[in-house]
Amino acid sequence: MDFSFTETHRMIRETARKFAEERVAPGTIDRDEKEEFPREIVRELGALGFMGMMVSEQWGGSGLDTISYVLAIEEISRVDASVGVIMSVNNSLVCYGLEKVGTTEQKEKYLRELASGRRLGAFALSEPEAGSDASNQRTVAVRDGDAYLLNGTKNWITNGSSADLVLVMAATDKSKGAKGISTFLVEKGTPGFAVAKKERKLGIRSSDTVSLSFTDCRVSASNRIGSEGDGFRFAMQTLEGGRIGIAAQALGIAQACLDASVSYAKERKAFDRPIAELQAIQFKLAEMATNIDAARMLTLKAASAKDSGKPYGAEAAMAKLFASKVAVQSALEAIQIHGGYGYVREYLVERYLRDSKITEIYEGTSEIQRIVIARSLLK
Ligand code: COS
Repeated sequence: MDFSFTETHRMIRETARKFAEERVAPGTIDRDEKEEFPREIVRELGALGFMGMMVSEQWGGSGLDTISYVLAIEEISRVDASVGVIMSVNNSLVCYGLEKVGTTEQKEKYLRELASGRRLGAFALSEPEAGSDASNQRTVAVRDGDAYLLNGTKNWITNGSSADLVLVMAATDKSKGAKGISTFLVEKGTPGFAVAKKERKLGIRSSDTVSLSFTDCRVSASNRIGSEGDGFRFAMQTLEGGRIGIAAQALGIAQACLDASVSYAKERKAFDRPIAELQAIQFKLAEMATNIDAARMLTLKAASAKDSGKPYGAEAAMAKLFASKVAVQSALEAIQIHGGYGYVREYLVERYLRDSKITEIYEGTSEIQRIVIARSLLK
């Protein structure tokens, strides 16, 4: 495989790095403390073209490939993984499916706004009793003339209270199981649609995670995305791309752990010399660097498969499975290298550990990724 980057790839990586260091880094600690959503940063990411990176220019996007997207998410997440997931959800889980399956009217009305970052999107599949078992939808959508009435609750919805538009999966025919689920685009402010509860999280604390409730929420049939019954397939296909974004987010966290560990090891002295001279530390750094490189290769491989129109579900699952594990391991090692300083808030590595854990859970747990990979081997 050829992993040589084009001029555009290099330019995207540089732009993302500069933006992350100059605009995202300054308030990161404060936002994490206060659980504050980075609204202004999201607006600026939109102006940079980073909220609809893979959407074609025709619909207000940047018309870039998935490799560019991976590079940008990694750079942003290296500085702030909360910002990384906000971007990832809007790009992968909302814009991607809307462009692929939406009608011209839906794209005209919504995609342009979402891809430019003027409006923010969320993706509501999970429910109190439908996480890994995603087809077990309790939210129902009952046809009522030229509309549907939605009733139910969605859980752990990233961007949930900040989003202007939410893609909601709901059962239109419970007797058909996974084939009886449909997707609806629900606008903020629609009567019967409410933010129910803000979650207080271990990590990615400045991203906005809430539960949503729908009570006789009337949604026009023209806001159904795709055909009735296609919602589960739509969600699964969307998540394949989403998992590449989360792998890139995990990669960013892991790289941040390595960067922090290398510079700390050079500065910190013990036994009259920098700890970087101790093999116990060198071996940790070497292991981290090797794992991060392997995770990067898997993530780029999945992105490249997607860009060339090949199947990429198993590749995306492998990338997420491996990169998320590397992120958690790297954060643990970074804390170990920092010793007592690694355990306190003044140093960033304790946040990297808190932020890393979610990458093994959302958009399909590591156990689900193993199922997806095993199924691709055994089919
Ligand atoms: N692309 C297209 N179609 C897909 C698909 C995919 N990636 N995955 C499943 N489908 C289709 C299947 O082909 C099947 O249709 P057919 O019977 O016509 O073949 C249908 O959807 C049902 O699939 P399946 O029987 O595999 O569903 P399961 O209930 O066994 O679920 C897993 C499969 C566990 C893999 C799925 O539920 C899953 O990914 N769960 C995790 C969900 C998740 O990531 N949640 C996080 C939410 S966002 S934070």
